[in-house]
Amino acid sequence: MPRMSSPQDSKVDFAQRRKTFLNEIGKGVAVFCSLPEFIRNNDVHYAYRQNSNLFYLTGFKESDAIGLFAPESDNAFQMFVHPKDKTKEMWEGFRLGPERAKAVLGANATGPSIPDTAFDEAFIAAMLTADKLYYRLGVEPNMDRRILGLLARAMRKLGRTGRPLWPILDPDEVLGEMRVIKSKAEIERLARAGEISAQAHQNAMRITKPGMYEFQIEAALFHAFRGNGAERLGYESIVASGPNACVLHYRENDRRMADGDLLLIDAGGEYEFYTADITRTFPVSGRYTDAQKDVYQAVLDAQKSCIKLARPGKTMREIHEHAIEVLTEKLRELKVLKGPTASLIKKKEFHPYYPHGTGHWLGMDVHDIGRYYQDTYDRPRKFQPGMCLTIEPGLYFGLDSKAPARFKGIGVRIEDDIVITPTGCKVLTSSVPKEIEEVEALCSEAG
Ligand SMILES: [Mn+2]
Repeated sequence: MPRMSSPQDSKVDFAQRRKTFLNEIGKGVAVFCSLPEFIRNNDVHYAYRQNSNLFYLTGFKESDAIGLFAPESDNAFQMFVHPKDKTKEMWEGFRLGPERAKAVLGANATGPSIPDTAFDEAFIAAMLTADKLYYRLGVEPNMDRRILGLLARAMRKLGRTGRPLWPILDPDEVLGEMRVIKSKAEIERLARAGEISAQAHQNAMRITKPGMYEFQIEAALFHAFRGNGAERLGYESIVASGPNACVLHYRENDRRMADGDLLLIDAGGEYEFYTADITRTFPVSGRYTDAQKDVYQAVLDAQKSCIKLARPGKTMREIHEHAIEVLTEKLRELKVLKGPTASLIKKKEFHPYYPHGTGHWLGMDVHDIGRYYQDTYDRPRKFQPGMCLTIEPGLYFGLDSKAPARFKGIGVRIEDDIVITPTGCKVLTSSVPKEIEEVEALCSEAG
C-alpha cells in the first residue's frame, strides 16, 4: 500500500518557478486567472480545481484569483485574491485574504479580487512600461472583455505615442516549455499518483465478477484513489465492459458485466495536482478467451516494444509510428488485414482498429501542456530526461467492424506512465500487472 503522508517528498519551489518565468517574459506582463466557481444548480457548485498554470506558479488553490506578473515593475509578482469575509468563510471555508497572501504566497503586492478594481489599476500601471502581454484569450469571455478594455485604457493613458496596441501572446508558450520537463518534486508526485492508481487498478481486478455493474467498479476505483490520498480524479474514469471498450471515451459506466466479457478500465487519481493515467483490460471472469488473448497479446507486445524505444532523442512520432508498425503486423497475423505491411500502413488500413495516438505528455493535466514539435509540425521534438508521457496502444473491433467474427466486440488498450531518464525511461505504473498469466492470477484472487 502507498504511504499515507508525504514527509519525504521534495518541496515544490514556487519561488524558483516564478523567477524562471519572470526571466523568460522579459519586458512582458503576464496575467493568469482562475476560473470562477461553476454553478451546478441553484447555489450548489461543481468541485473546484485551480487553473494548472496559476497553481504551478503560486501554489494557490482558491477560486477567482488573478496573478499579475510584471518583471519590469517594482511589484514583479502581484496576487489578487478573495477578500476575507466572515459569513462566506463560515459557509464555504477559509480564505487566505489579500493581507496574508503577501507573506504566504511571497507576493510583492496583493489586493482583493472580484468585484474590486484593484487589479485593473495595477494592470494598467504595469502595461505602461511593458512591450507585450501574455494572456490566454478564449478561455473566459468576461475576463477577455475586461483585459481588452483595460488595454484600451492603458493605451489612452500613454497619450499620442503612435505605437500600436501591445501584442498579446499565449503564456502557454512559456509555461509549456517549463512544465514539459518535470523536476524531481514533480516526478515524485507523478510516481505517487501512479502508485495510488496502480493499487486501485489491482483492486479492481480482484473484485470484478460477472453480474456486477461497471459503476460498482468505478466506485471502488474512486474509493481507492481518495482513500489513499489522491485529491480527486485526474479525469472521469472509463469503466467499459464488453463492446463498450470500443467507445474510446465511454462515460456511462452502467452496463452489467457478463461471463466472458473483457473490462477496459482507463482511470487515474490526481495527487497534489499531478495525475496518473492508466489503462488495463482484463477478463471479468478471470480467464481470457482465445480470441481475447490474441488481441491482448498483440497490444501488449506493441506497448512493451514502444516502452523499450522511449529514451532521450526519440520522439512521440517515432513511438507512434512504431506502434502502428507492430499493430499492423499483428493485424496481418490475426488475419484482420491482408497484404504487405508497408502498403497496409501507407493506406492507413489499421486506422479503423487503431484510431488514436500512442501517447501524450502527462503532468498536472492528463493531456499536459507542451509542444510536441519544435517549430513546425514536420519537426517533432526529441525526448529529454524529465519528460513524462503515456504509452497506450490499443486495438478495437466494434460490433459493426469488418473484423473476423471472433474478434467483434473486443476492445483492448494497455497504458502506462513513463518518465524519460538519461539512459532510457522508467515506468511509474508498473505495479499493476499486464502479462496475461499475472493478470489472470490477480483476477482469480479473492476480492
Ligand atoms: Mn492517456
